[in-house]
Amino acid sequence: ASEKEAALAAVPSDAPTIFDKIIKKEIPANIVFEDEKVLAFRDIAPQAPIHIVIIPKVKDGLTGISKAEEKHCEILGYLLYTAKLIAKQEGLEDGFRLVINDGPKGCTTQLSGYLCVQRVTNLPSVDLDFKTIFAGQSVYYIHIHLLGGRQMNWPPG
Ligand code: DGP
Repeated sequence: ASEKEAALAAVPSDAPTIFDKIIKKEIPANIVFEDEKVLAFRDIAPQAPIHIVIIPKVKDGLTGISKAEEKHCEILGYLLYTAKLIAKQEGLEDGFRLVINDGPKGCTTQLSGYLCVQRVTNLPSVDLDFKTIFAGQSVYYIHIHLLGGRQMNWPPG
Protein backbone atom coordinates (compact mmCIF):
# COMPACT_ATOMS: atom_id res chain seq x y z
CA ALA A 1 0.00 0.00 0.00
CA SER A 2 1.11 3.57 -0.61
CA GLU A 3 1.92 5.82 2.32
CA LYS A 4 -1.38 7.58 1.81
CA GLU A 5 -3.38 4.35 1.88
CA ALA A 6 -1.50 3.18 4.97
CA ALA A 7 -2.28 6.40 6.81
CA LEU A 8 -5.93 6.31 5.87
CA ALA A 9 -6.17 2.68 6.96
CA ALA A 10 -4.70 3.62 10.34
CA VAL A 11 -7.73 5.68 11.38
CA PRO A 12 -10.26 5.27 12.79
CA SER A 13 -9.35 2.22 14.78
CA ASP A 14 -8.79 0.92 18.29
CA ALA A 15 -5.05 0.72 17.65
CA PRO A 16 -2.66 2.51 20.05
CA THR A 17 -2.67 6.22 19.41
CA ILE A 18 -0.32 9.03 20.23
CA PHE A 19 -2.33 9.55 23.45
CA ASP A 20 -1.71 5.91 24.52
CA LYS A 21 1.98 6.70 24.13
CA ILE A 22 1.66 9.90 26.17
CA ILE A 23 -0.05 7.96 28.98
CA LYS A 24 2.71 5.37 28.99
CA LYS A 25 5.21 8.28 29.03
CA GLU A 26 6.73 6.88 25.85
CA ILE A 27 6.53 10.34 24.32
CA PRO A 28 6.69 13.62 26.21
CA ALA A 29 3.81 15.96 26.83
CA ASN A 30 3.37 19.15 28.80
CA ILE A 31 1.19 17.69 31.54
CA VAL A 32 -0.95 20.14 33.51
CA PHE A 33 -3.08 17.72 35.55
CA GLU A 34 -2.86 14.07 36.50
CA ASP A 35 -4.65 11.80 38.92
CA GLU A 36 -5.42 8.07 38.98
CA LYS A 37 -8.15 8.36 36.32
CA VAL A 38 -7.29 11.30 34.09
CA LEU A 39 -4.37 12.94 32.31
CA ALA A 40 -4.40 16.45 30.84
CA PHE A 41 -1.70 18.07 28.73
CA ARG A 42 -1.22 21.09 26.47
CA ASP A 43 -2.25 20.58 22.86
CA ILE A 44 0.61 20.40 20.39
CA ALA A 45 -1.29 22.65 17.94
CA PRO A 46 -2.99 25.19 20.23
CA GLN A 47 -6.08 26.94 18.86
CA ALA A 48 -6.29 29.39 21.76
CA PRO A 49 -3.83 30.84 24.30
CA ILE A 50 -4.85 27.95 26.56
CA HIS A 51 -5.60 24.67 24.80
CA ILE A 52 -5.52 21.52 26.89
CA VAL A 53 -6.43 17.95 26.00
CA ILE A 54 -8.08 15.88 28.74
CA ILE A 55 -8.16 12.10 28.46
CA PRO A 56 -9.08 9.12 30.64
CA LYS A 57 -6.09 6.92 31.55
CA VAL A 58 -8.06 3.85 30.52
CA LYS A 59 -9.52 3.98 27.01
CA ASP A 60 -11.94 1.05 27.50
CA GLY A 61 -13.05 1.11 23.87
CA LEU A 62 -13.73 4.84 23.89
CA THR A 63 -12.08 5.76 20.62
CA GLY A 64 -14.61 8.58 20.48
CA ILE A 65 -17.79 9.79 22.15
CA SER A 66 -19.85 7.94 19.55
CA LYS A 67 -18.61 4.70 21.11
CA ALA A 68 -19.88 5.60 24.58
CA GLU A 69 -21.91 3.01 26.49
CA GLU A 70 -23.69 3.28 29.81
CA LYS A 71 -20.63 1.83 31.59
CA HIS A 72 -18.68 4.92 30.52
CA CYS A 73 -20.98 7.43 32.21
CA GLU A 74 -18.85 7.71 35.33
CA ILE A 75 -15.59 8.43 33.52
CA LEU A 76 -17.29 10.80 31.09
CA GLY A 77 -18.73 12.78 33.97
CA TYR A 78 -15.37 12.76 35.69
CA LEU A 79 -13.68 14.12 32.57
CA LEU A 80 -16.08 17.07 32.55
CA TYR A 81 -15.54 17.68 36.25
CA THR A 82 -11.77 17.57 35.68
CA ALA A 83 -12.15 20.10 32.87
CA LYS A 84 -13.72 22.49 35.33
CA LEU A 85 -10.89 21.97 37.82
CA ILE A 86 -8.27 22.61 35.15
CA ALA A 87 -10.08 25.71 33.86
CA LYS A 88 -9.88 27.11 37.39
CA GLN A 89 -6.25 26.07 37.73
CA GLU A 90 -5.50 27.90 34.45
CA GLY A 91 -7.24 31.07 35.65
CA LEU A 92 -10.10 30.93 33.15
CA GLU A 93 -12.57 32.72 35.43
CA ASP A 94 -14.14 34.64 32.53
CA GLY A 95 -15.09 31.59 30.55
CA PHE A 96 -13.81 28.78 28.41
CA ARG A 97 -14.98 26.23 25.89
CA LEU A 98 -15.05 22.43 25.94
CA VAL A 99 -15.03 20.55 22.63
CA ILE A 100 -15.32 16.88 21.72
CA ASN A 101 -14.72 16.05 18.08
CA ASP A 102 -16.07 12.81 16.71
CA GLY A 103 -15.46 11.05 13.43
CA PRO A 104 -14.49 12.27 9.99
CA LYS A 105 -16.82 15.26 10.01
CA GLY A 106 -16.03 16.41 13.53
CA CYS A 107 -12.75 17.91 12.60
CA THR A 108 -10.23 20.15 14.31
CA THR A 109 -7.94 21.30 11.56
CA GLN A 110 -6.72 19.48 8.53
CA LEU A 111 -3.19 20.29 9.55
CA SER A 112 -3.44 18.83 13.05
CA GLY A 113 -5.09 15.73 11.60
CA TYR A 114 -2.29 15.42 9.11
CA LEU A 115 0.39 15.83 11.75
CA CYS A 116 -1.22 13.30 14.09
CA VAL A 117 -1.63 10.63 11.46
CA GLN A 118 1.90 11.14 10.35
CA ARG A 119 3.18 10.70 13.89
CA VAL A 120 0.94 7.74 14.75
CA THR A 121 1.89 5.84 11.64
CA ASN A 122 5.54 6.93 11.75
CA LEU A 123 5.30 7.87 8.10
CA PRO A 124 8.24 9.90 6.88
CA SER A 125 6.03 12.10 4.75
CA VAL A 126 2.49 12.40 3.52
CA ASP A 127 1.81 14.46 0.44
CA LEU A 128 -0.24 17.64 0.18
CA ASP A 129 -3.11 15.87 -1.48
CA PHE A 130 -3.58 13.69 1.59
CA LYS A 131 -3.74 16.81 3.75
CA THR A 132 -6.87 17.92 1.95
CA ILE A 133 -8.44 14.45 2.12
CA PHE A 134 -7.96 14.00 5.84
CA ALA A 135 -10.13 16.28 7.91
CA GLY A 136 -11.61 14.57 10.93
CA GLN A 137 -11.14 13.57 14.52
CA SER A 138 -7.43 13.01 14.35
CA VAL A 139 -6.72 10.95 17.46
CA TYR A 140 -9.01 7.99 18.07
CA TYR A 141 -8.77 8.09 21.85
CA ILE A 142 -11.59 10.00 23.54
CA HIS A 143 -10.53 13.47 24.60
CA ILE A 144 -12.00 16.78 25.63
CA HIS A 145 -10.45 19.98 24.34
CA LEU A 146 -10.36 22.80 26.90
CA LEU A 147 -9.93 26.13 25.13
CA GLY A 148 -9.63 29.54 26.72
CA GLY A 149 -7.73 32.77 27.06
CA ARG A 150 -9.54 34.52 24.21
CA GLN A 151 -13.10 35.33 23.15
CA MET A 152 -14.61 32.26 21.51
CA ASN A 153 -16.65 32.61 18.31
CA TRP A 154 -20.00 31.15 17.31
CA PRO A 155 -20.72 29.21 15.18
CA PRO A 156 -17.49 27.38 15.88
CA GLY A 157 -17.04 26.37 12.22
P1 DGP B 1 -9.03 15.82 17.47
O1 DGP B 1 -8.76 14.33 17.41
O2 DGP B 1 -9.32 16.36 16.11
O3 DGP B 1 -10.11 16.20 18.43
O4 DGP B 1 -7.71 16.55 17.98
C1 DGP B 1 -6.59 15.91 18.51
C2 DGP B 1 -5.69 16.95 19.11
O5 DGP B 1 -4.53 16.31 19.63
C3 DGP B 1 -5.20 18.02 18.15
O6 DGP B 1 -5.68 19.27 18.60
C4 DGP B 1 -3.68 17.96 18.22
C5 DGP B 1 -3.41 17.15 19.48
N1 DGP B 1 -2.22 16.31 19.40
C6 DGP B 1 -1.94 15.41 18.43
N2 DGP B 1 -0.77 14.81 18.65
C7 DGP B 1 -0.30 15.34 19.79
C8 DGP B 1 0.88 15.12 20.54
O7 DGP B 1 1.74 14.32 20.22
N3 DGP B 1 1.03 15.85 21.67
C9 DGP B 1 0.09 16.76 22.08
N4 DGP B 1 0.33 17.43 23.20
N5 DGP B 1 -1.04 16.99 21.40
C10 DGP B 1 -1.24 16.29 20.27
